Amino acid sequence: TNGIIRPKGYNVSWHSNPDIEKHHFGHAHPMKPWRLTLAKGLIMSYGMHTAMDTYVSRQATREELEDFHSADYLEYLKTAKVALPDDDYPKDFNLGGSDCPIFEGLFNYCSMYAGASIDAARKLCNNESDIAINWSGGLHHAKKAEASGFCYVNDIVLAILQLLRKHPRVLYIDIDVHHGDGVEEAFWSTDRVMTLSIHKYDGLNFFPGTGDLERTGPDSEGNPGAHHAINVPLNDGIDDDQYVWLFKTLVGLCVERFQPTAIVLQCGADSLAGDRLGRFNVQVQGHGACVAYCKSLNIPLLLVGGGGYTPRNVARAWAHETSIAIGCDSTLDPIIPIHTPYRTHFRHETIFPTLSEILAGENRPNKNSEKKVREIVASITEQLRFVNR
Ligand code: ZLV
Ligand code: CA
Ligand code: ZN
Repeated sequence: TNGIIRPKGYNVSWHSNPDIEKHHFGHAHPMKPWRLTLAKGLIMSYGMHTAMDTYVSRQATREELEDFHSADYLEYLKTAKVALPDDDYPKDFNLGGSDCPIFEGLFNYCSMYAGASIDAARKLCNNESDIAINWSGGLHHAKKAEASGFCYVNDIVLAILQLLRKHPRVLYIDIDVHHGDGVEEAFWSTDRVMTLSIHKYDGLNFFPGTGDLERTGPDSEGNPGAHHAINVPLNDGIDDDQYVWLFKTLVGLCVERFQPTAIVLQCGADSLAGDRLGRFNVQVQGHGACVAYCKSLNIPLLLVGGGGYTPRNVARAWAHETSIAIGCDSTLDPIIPIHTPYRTHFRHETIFPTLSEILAGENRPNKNSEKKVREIVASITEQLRFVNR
């Protein structure tokens, strides 16, 4: 099958559970867990699973979830009942609204995607994996005692807490089109985690409404977290060239200055062109180039999913990024294998459809000037001068 060979002396672990994919947020809701089924089908039809250690993930325990979340929030999450349409249901902990509905099996869903990220992080801690992957995770908006933006449990925070047991410094990078506010907030006051989020920012007009360039950490000098939050606010329509240049430049600077011993990359696929909620023109190639750059640093790497609301493109990106992780991307036939399940969902038969195929005439002009992009790099370069490790 496509000549996929397991890399020698290099271990990639893949953590997933088909039970996660079966949950439904509701018919009008943009978050579709079955996009994971589509991604898995693509990954397996290429035979990539034979080149990784594959694990069926388990539910995180209550104790593990309490590493970050409050006991009363978890209790509510576990016992919350699906509201009847005419119910005057209390929206405690921001649960039960249209962004974070209470659906059948909610707690099961949350503890499973969290269990997968925790297991993945432990693989890196034990040096049993060089790269660990959980495409069902990456739910970066969840807070200690609050659901937010389709996220209920923050698996990223839980995974980073695992990494911090062994690793002195963790770099968190977030290429989801939304600001990674939950992870940023959780590690706001520590100098052991640096957070870097690239996102669409338009004041309060784009969710969650935070993440401007000046948001760099606690204001009080002397707080160890000062300067350790990095935010890259962008406008609509950024293309591969600008995005990948920005990514490599900024991640390069962060790694040089902070010297992380582990990296967590949130690969939210809503930064891709043609995403139902996104605003960018990043292609599968550019999105993947970010993963390839992180891999090239030779630092233990955790890859998690995140947003992504045009399922066929999510599947393409995460399958391509899995191939990068195992190092078979250059030999992979971009024509989607004929025996791929749900192959008819892929409107174009290649992993790399062109921008005009994706956007079908609905062009989105790039509103990011070269000048603006260079100013962002200059500002963050200046910020990083204050980071001493
Ligand atoms: O991709 O939502 O704008 C990680 C992630 O980063 C809002 N929510 C909030 C603020 C006031 N509300 C609006 C309520 C919307 C209710 C349901 C939708 C339904 C259909 C189509 C689009 C949306 C929607 N909701 C679009 N944007 C929102 C955001 C939340 C975005 C979360 C991104 C999550 C997984
Ligand atoms: Ca982001
Ligand atoms: Zn998002």
